[in-house]
Amino acid sequence: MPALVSALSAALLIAGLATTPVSAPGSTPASAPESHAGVSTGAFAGTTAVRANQLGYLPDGPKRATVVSTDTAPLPWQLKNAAGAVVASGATVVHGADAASGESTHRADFTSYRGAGSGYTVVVEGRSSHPFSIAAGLYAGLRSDVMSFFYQQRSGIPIEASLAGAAYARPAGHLGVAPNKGDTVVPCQSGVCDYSRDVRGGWYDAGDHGKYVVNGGVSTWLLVNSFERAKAKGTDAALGDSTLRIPERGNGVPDVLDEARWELEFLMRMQVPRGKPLAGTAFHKMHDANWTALPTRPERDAEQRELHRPSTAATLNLAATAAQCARVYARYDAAFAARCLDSARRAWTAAKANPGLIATDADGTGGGAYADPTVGDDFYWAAAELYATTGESAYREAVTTSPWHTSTGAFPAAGFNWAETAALGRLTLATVPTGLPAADTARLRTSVTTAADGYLNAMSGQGYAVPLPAAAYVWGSNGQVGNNAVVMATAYGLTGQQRYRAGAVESLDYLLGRNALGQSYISGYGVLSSHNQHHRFWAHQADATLPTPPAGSLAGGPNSGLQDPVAAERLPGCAPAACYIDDIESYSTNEVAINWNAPLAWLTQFAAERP
Ligand code: 9MR
Ligand code: 9MR
Repeated sequence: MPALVSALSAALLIAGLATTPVSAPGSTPASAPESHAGVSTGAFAGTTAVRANQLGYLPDGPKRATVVSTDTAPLPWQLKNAAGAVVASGATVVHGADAASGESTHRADFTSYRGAGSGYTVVVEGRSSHPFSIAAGLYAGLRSDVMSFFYQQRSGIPIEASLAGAAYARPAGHLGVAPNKGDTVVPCQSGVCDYSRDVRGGWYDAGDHGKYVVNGGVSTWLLVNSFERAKAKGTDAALGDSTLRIPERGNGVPDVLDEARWELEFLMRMQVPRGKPLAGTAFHKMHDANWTALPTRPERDAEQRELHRPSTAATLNLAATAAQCARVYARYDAAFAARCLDSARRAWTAAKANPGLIATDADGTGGGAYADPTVGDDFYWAAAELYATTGESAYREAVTTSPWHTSTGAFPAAGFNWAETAALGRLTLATVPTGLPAADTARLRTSVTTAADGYLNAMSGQGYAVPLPAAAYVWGSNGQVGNNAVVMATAYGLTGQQRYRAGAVESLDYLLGRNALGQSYISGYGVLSSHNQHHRFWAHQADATLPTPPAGSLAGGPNSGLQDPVAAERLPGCAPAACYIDDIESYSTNEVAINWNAPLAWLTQFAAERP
């Protein structure tokens, strides 16, 4: 048997990944921050048995590669620089069978190498990784591109060539201009209400043009939290005004907050107005009455847009994010912060009065269901944000009497997500100063570090160091990797312990190529990277006149559920971490979404900082 397994995983061969060229991303304005750092846009070279982060490594960070090999003895590895000279060497650590990938693996650890440059490779028995950089500034360009994803997902505003690049420019979508029928005067679904609302703006959720409050909530929270964390640490200048390619550059407000505000304004428009039945609650979602075809440019969507029944979960997502808004935006725009707080308070009161408005899986025609039957976690999260912002005793009591305040289940092994939000309340109460007793705050902080240690433990037990259980490759698994990495990074902020920073940074290695398919899931980053994600405008694979997803778009990732026809047909029998196909029709493995790019934005901001 050969020492190195040269055959690629069956899933990858089926996917036919080795043939398609990568399109270059759109150009960026001269005044904009550098984009697309360290990226190769050459033709795909195919995967290799030595899997590394294809963007690269931080000089002071963990540096590990995974080697696919059935050999039971350690193998020699070499780190070579661009000139081919060996700059470090060692022996692999045998991991053996890896349940998630279905492969046998070794680990090559070159963390102790402290040089910097580009064009490095790890070589094991003549097999080479793709080339990568070792650079302190590795993540600055990616951070910028990951945030541009949000700008380019904006509804209700033209996407400017000067900001997004000519290929990505498009007219405003859903401003009531024919053939659009929304989103300025949007009626309810029949039987839900007898009036219309202006719910323009916000971000399109994903590859579809729906706008969903629960997913908007968790995504907005992550962007605002990324700023709140940096502000507390004193590293927020990198997120400040004129750091991103957005129209609000130069308005004196940190750009990441400008971007998040685009969604916050939409979320508040989704609140049922005073004087109407269920006043103060939030409509669960708004989207097309019927699924539109792929591709469909936003401004060409002719479907009727509709508001769907208010839900308790959506109402509490609004309460939580609007309360967070009131706290974080206060120093930049007091009037906006006050408007957020008023909305949050009304949402909280309405949720208390209407705790049984449950969004179910039945409502999935024309848009995603985002069923969220459990709302106790959302009550806890909203109470935590309202308490952290106001210090008021009613919210404090709601926090301390919630079972989620002490539950060991607040940080799921598979990660918090749009339906499981108690962790967000914990993260806020563990990091934002409040009037909780010191012992209680210490307990909450310990719950964060305990969760982080659990994710580190999951990583160390696997061939690819993924902070997920081997059985947890669900729809959006890449977002779940990101969310668990955010928890590890927060634990680093609380303790200064390097193992947490290493866990967060190493999670990026997984997303950028150190994985079962040996490919980067972030478009434009890596020799072999996703570029056919499911999207109705970035739909080059379906229509050559349309662009590929812009650099910095994260694919949903492996999903062992095979929940779309392409995945079901092409990936049967795949190992969980290999259940992925870079095909535009595979929405259950290869869509993009705001709740997956949001943790990536948080993490790239974190990784771009000096520790
Ligand atoms: O494009 C839709 C994607 O955004 C959703 O995540 C997915 C599941 O809700 O559904 C996709 O739409 C498909 C629809 O469900 C069935 N017909 C084909 C659609 C793909 O264009
Ligand atoms: O991210 C959502 C995932 O957790 C669900 O399993 C899946 C099916 O309901 O829906 C995902 O969300 C999609 C939403 O329903 C519609 N817009 C695209 C979202 C990402 O695929």
